[in-house]
Amino acid sequence: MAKSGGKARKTLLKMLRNSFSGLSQCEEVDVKEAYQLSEKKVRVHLKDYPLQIHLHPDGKELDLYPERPLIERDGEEGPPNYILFDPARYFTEISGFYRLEDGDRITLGSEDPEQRLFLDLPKELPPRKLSITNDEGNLIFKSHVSNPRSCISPLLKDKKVDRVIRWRIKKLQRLRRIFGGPIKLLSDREALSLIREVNEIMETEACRPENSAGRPGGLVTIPGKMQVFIVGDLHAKPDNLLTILSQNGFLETLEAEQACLVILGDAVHNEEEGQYDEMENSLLIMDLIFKLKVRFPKQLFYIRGNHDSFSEDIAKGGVPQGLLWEKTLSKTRGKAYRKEMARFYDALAYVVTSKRVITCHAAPATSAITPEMITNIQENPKLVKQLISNRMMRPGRPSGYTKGDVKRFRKNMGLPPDTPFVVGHTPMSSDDTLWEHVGDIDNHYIAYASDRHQVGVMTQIGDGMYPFRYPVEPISSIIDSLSD
Ligand SMILES: [Mn+2]
Repeated sequence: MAKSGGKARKTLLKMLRNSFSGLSQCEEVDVKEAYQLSEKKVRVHLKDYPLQIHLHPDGKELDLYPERPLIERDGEEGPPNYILFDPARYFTEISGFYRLEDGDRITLGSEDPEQRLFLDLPKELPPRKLSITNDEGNLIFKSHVSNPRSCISPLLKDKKVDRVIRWRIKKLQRLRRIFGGPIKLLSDREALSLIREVNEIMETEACRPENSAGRPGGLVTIPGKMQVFIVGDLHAKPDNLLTILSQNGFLETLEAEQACLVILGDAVHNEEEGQYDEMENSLLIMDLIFKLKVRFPKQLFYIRGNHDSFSEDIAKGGVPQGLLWEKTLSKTRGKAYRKEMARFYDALAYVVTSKRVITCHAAPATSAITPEMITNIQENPKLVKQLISNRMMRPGRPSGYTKGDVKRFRKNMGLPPDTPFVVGHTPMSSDDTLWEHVGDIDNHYIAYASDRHQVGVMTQIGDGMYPFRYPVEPISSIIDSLSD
């Protein structure tokens, strides 16, 4: 069964497992220099360093990095995930990538349009060129074509080994500068002047056609040249927002004025059981969002969710979160601050469209609307309520929205029928952060960004919107440990 003498040393269990998975034909290599891949499977022992893959014929390079947290945690860590990306774009743009978890396999080739988009694979590549499997943290490569051969080489130099980590730490330094220091609650005076500055921006917020009262209307129209990424309900999780901004090219493209970040409302009010009355993180995340709004006034759009309110209707587990929020603002930051927050809520838009996406907090309209009606939504409280608090129709919720409502909403907003429609508000399970094909509706997504373990962001790549997930990290405390 085993081909080489070295295999004999393997435990019986391992041999059995390998024979079942076909790994017994696997050559084991310890890659210290460039290695040419044949049609024989090879299993690579990686000792925590990344690999570069050269996909011949044209030598297109891809990087494969172990996905390491910024701070290594103690305790039982499983085998590492690997991140596969195009290094020519990964560090400067918002780009696609693949995460290989234990047991995952990817077959690279030109037949998959998503791969061509995410990894910029050349059309000349054979349809199926190379498979990569993450097998308990070891990588198995198998070439599907004998000629020309691809090769792999280790990225052993310090600069390359830590490239992803160093790149992310640099972003944390920039985020610290945007915030003006450690991620801590602002002083009352600073908070008041910040929210006033934001409300000034909101008076003439970019990309918002005027309503009949001559004020920025309820609709945000993002220019087609801007790449859009969308974050769902954050519910008092500053680290979830900071995790996203420390990943991919999100911060880089904001800085380069090439992308817009849309936050779908409901950034406040902790949803963790037993913490419904915890308000400090609500204050902190609004401070953070306001700092970002001042830094990126024409590119960050916070739209209204049902929790962006002091309403007595906003309650969870018997805790009147809306009322408590209002009381907290008055008590900790004063009546003037509370008033500015109410002014901020009044100034918010409800729907965002670009050429390639439409999004709002909770639901589409269930009646015929026009873009002008969204712009003048202040005249239509019933429509406001629908967009920020309705959910999908199901038995017991006859007023919920249907597939037909989503279709009509896109059409009435002047968008093609396949335009992705993204909402937050309604997590579909407790173990995820993004859901696709919601309610059996094509191109309908739910994004909910307040999970403790992972945070999702709907991300535009090319003409499509794609769900990307990242492990939540304690970014605020890492930022606090950096020096100015
Ligand atoms: Mn909501």
